[in-house]
Amino acid sequence: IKTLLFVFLLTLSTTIKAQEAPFSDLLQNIDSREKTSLNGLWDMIVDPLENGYYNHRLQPKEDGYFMNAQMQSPSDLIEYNFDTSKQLMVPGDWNTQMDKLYYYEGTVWSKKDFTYTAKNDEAAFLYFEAVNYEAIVYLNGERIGRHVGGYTPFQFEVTDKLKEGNNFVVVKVDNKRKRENVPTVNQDWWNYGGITRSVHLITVPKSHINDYSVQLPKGVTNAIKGWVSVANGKDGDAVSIAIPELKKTVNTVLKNGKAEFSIKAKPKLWSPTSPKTYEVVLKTATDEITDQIGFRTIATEGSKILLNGKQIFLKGISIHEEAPFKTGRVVSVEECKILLEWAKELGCNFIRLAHYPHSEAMVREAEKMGFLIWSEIPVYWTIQFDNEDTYANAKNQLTEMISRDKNRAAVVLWSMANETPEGESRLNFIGNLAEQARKLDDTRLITAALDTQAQGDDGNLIEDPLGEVVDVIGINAYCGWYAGATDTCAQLKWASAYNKPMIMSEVGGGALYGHHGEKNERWTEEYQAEVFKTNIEMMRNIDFLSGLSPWILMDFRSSRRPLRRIQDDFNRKGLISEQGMKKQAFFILQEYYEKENN
Ligand code: GCB
Repeated sequence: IKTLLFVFLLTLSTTIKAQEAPFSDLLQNIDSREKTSLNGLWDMIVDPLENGYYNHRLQPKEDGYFMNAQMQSPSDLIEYNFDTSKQLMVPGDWNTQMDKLYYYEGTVWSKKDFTYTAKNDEAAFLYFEAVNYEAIVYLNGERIGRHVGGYTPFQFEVTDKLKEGNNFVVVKVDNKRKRENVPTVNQDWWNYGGITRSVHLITVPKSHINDYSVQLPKGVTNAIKGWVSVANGKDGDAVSIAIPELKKTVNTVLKNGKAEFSIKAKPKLWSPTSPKTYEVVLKTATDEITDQIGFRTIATEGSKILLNGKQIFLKGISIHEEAPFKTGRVVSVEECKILLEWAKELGCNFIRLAHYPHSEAMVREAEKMGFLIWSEIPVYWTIQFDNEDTYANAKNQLTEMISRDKNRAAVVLWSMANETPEGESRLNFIGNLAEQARKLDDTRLITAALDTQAQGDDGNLIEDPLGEVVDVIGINAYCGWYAGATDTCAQLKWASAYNKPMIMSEVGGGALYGHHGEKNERWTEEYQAEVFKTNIEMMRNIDFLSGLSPWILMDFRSSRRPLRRIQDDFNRKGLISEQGMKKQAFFILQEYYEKENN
């Protein structure tokens, strides 16, 4: 009996494993899905005391603001009314939409009415591209879910909860900073609150393709492999994968909700100089979805980064998701394009999307324009590395980022963290994240930006144990700004304990556009230009350098930057001002990228 039981348990555990969904079943390529936009004006109530959620005993209410109660008779006491309230644009942060909310961190309730007409055999999802930071979502007064993390998408299935005709969705958004959150309480960018990216009601066939991976396996250029995952399908259901331009179609079947496939093909490879993508068509008996997918390989060899087997030097720039000309969160494709056009003008083939996953639109536009991408989760500075919940949160954000962008050839680096302090719990935390990232996607490179370099005999020495964990080492170093005078930078030497590629993931200094003076006068364009000149000299001498992404494309809002008449709540390390004006340093970096001829 014992043996039987053992065999039974063993089989049970392997079946459970086989059925485990690798991701959260986040719908892919939502642009190609039938959907109703829930963007536009939402009614809003600012609720700093969370009165719409808790009663005076601090117990959650059953009739909170999410009920969207209406007066039935003149004597009714209801102390809120969405219909007469102010409104906010979605997508959009609240800080830049209402003067009173500029510094606000707390709860805002938002409500949107919409109509729905059911179709047979249809499943419906409420899909949020991002809400910062905590979202509790209610449909027609009923709580349907909660999500934490401000920069990744999430969805709730609402098929059985929608009503024919009028419906309303209420979202309680809370962007209070907390020690245990990811990011934690201090960060050098604005904590823009709200429903910052688009919201959709997506409808799909009951049995639908919910996820897929279509890529070249690591180091392979003559076979495209992957899997298609189907919700509400059954074993044996037919699934086909076609790449018309390559004249390839494979037919396969579902097993445990998933169909694996392999296509013999030699696609033209995606690269910055030729950002080629192919139309890929995935089909089941009830569903069809198309995507534009590029194919390339990425690897390291000693201190080199190899794209499609050839060494590449990453000429990059770091970018925050801040809207040009008006500040606030980027909300449109046009705004993404402005930022990316500037990076092109600079001569970049690479962008570091700091310090959190940017919108899917940004990634897709960048891919079309031929940028290699570093994508990061906000494991930033001193988060609680010994807190299990913090780890679960970071892991979830990592999983959502990889889930959304795993079919984007442009993304070559998953960054686990930025400027974290050395220590055992941090090493375990980030080590486990890296392991998770590799489990989900073994085709890309893992990195992290470090500011922990030691003083060696002859300059800086990279020996942080995290160097062991990553494939590519990111170094943030501010010679001429935070460390040392500008005239010491050109001579500064670097050594590394690791035979791995190094990217100078941040260098830079601040300048107010239009402010001129001597090259040793802080905040002048001349000073910033000098920082760039001398740091470029320094970087030329690092033989294990594989690229750089200086800090940063455009000035961005930060509440750590109060200096009046210079900063005024902006981090001024941009090469371009928030009004789109190019500072001298822009042209220094541009010239360097022009001359660097690989
Ligand atoms: C850093 C951080 C970045 C800051 C930057 C600065 O090292 O990674 O988030 O904004 O320095 O300007 O101090």
